[in-house]
Amino acid sequence: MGSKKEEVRRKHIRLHMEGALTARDKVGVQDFVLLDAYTSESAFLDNLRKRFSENLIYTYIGSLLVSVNPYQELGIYTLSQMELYQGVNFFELPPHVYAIADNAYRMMCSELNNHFILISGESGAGKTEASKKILQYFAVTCPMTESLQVARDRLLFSNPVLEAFGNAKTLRNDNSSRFGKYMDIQFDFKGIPVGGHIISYLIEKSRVVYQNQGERNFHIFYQLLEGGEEELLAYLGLERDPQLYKYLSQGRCAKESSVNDKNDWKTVSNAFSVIDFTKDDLENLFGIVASVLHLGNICFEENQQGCASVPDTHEIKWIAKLLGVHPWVLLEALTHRKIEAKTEEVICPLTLELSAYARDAMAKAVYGRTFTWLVNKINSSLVNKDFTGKTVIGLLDIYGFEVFDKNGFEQFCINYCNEKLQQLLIERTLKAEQAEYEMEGIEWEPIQYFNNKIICDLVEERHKGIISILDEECIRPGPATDLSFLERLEERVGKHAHFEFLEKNNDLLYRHLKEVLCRSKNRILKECFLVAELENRRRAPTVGTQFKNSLSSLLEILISKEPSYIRCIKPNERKEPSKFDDFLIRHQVKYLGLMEHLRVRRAGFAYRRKYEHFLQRYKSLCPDTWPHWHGPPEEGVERLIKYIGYKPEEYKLGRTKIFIRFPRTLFATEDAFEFSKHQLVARIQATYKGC
Ligand code: AOV
Ligand code: MG
Repeated sequence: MGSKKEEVRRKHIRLHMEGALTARDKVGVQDFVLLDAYTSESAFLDNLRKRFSENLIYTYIGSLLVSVNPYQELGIYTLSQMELYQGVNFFELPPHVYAIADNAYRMMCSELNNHFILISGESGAGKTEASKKILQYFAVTCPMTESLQVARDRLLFSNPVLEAFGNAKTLRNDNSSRFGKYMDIQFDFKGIPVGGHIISYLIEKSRVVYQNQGERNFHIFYQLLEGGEEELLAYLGLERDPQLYKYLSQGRCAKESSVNDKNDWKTVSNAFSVIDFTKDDLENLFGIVASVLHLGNICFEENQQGCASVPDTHEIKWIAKLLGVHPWVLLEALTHRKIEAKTEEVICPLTLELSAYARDAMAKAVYGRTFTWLVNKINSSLVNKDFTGKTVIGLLDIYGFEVFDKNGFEQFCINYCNEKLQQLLIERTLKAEQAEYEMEGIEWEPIQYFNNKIICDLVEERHKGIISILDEECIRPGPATDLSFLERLEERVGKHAHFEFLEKNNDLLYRHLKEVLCRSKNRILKECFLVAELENRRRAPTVGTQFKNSLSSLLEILISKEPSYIRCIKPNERKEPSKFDDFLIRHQVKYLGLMEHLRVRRAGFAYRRKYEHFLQRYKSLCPDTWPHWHGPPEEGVERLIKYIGYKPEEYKLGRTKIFIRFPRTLFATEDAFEFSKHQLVARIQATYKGC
């Protein structure tokens, strides 16, 4: 390690020790485990508040990182910060998202195993920002060869593209992720990032056709209109003004000052070229994006037979051109439905309402499948077949917990996903803790905690859970409505009311429209709507069931890897810097289970170290172990702690590790180490003075 870096690191250790031991009244403690009143929620909040007011947004609970969104640039993500955290032991520097990233990376390199970093917290709490910082950290600090720079850049530049198509302004967050994202960053045996793979989860398609007041559609629509070149817009038949498009103007905030669509368009265009999209790909892709806008502007009128007709076919013609379909076939498919009788197909006209439904269903299906295509396309540019035996660090950034005045099916899915991840965290942290004590032969008293398994069961249990009941209603012959679903729910699981679920769960695209899309000449749609789909008459699983299954595979992916956790907290509802809303934060501390997590960490042992590592660091404190100890490390550690005076209640010796109960013991040891090092340096300086 370079001496300048070592110097800075030492300075930080001193500051950290001061923070922990003397100046804690001002800046709080940097690990909640150090709190004297560790069981008190108020003390927890006080500590978080103190730190937040000093712009210290990160605090540990042991190895878990708590992060409070500062809603301002703090200058803590600089290159020199990245360098500082590189290859440094976890507790030696102030808490940081880089420390979590670096720790996972070093563990992966030394133990050659797979890791994941789970970032959770409610909407607007800072998950996506944290995941971007981690990716940037790896991109900058990991070793690199010239030939692999392309892989690294593609990993980085996949982000703006996916955000453009998958994020939107909501009431909670101006850049809210409307899809779940799990990204594996693959490393070779030298620790060089060589490729990646992304899995996306349930994009919120309903946003394409409808937005609540104060919300917007996906960013890409506005970026295209604001930033797209004149020729491109002319080719797509689009006007610049977003207010002209029904799908963009329902939320009444198409022009949003906090979002710079024009600049973002440049970023996205550049990103497309880095991740290897051809001109042809982009033409086809934006043909689809524009078609969605044209679709939204199709108006239906009731004809004399009481059926839907389209008085102005201007939009239909544009869609037909961009998607490579026949305009009259499209028109018929939007206003008619094919019904299969015994031996033949009958074409029935649709009512006004059903035509509007068919139009919206087409827009949602086209956008949703194009998003999946986009992820696959990015994956094919990230794949690196030359490297086998890779290890990975997975980054999970999902849509956060949401509560609106009126929660819909989307919030049901999003919040269910959050419950599942909470369950994973509870089980993994408690299990890991207990398993470690057991493995090391250390006695310990289990801690009471709220296990949210009952909530997950309520949603997902086979035959009994809400998703099963919803599916039953969706496939039941006879008239099933949201009301009948509600009745069924009340009978089976009590009085939990949710509406507008059946339609979204069914996610029906009329066969007639599907046929049109399967015959599209647009190259992307051709890949999204395969003709084989028309031959398969089996009912596709519902949205709820598909989501449940994809979450269960996600958990399988995660369970096989070593976890790190970041818990993000939103400081206020107004997206304001320096505003610490006690009520809101207390609520998050509660439902994130942070107090329980802290209790578990405290009830057991705050720190544990492998004998070899402990000895290596502190051997200079004892004449028996300094400069070298040749016996078994466990014996060396015993000599060492006896010499420096550990009391029996302060520690336990396990099979391979020493367990230290109180952080103060470790910090006192660390202090002594610092002191002895200074003395040693002073002695050396004195010896060589005048040489
Ligand atoms: P989320 O991912 O947790 O919400 P974001 O990461 O998008 O939340 O954060 C929301 C906004 O807060 C960002 O656009 C930034 O303006 C600001 N922000 C977050 N973290 C930081 C940080 N470390 N430093 C400075 N500003 C920050 V959601 O995707 O809605 O669940 O679905
Ligand atoms: Mg997000």
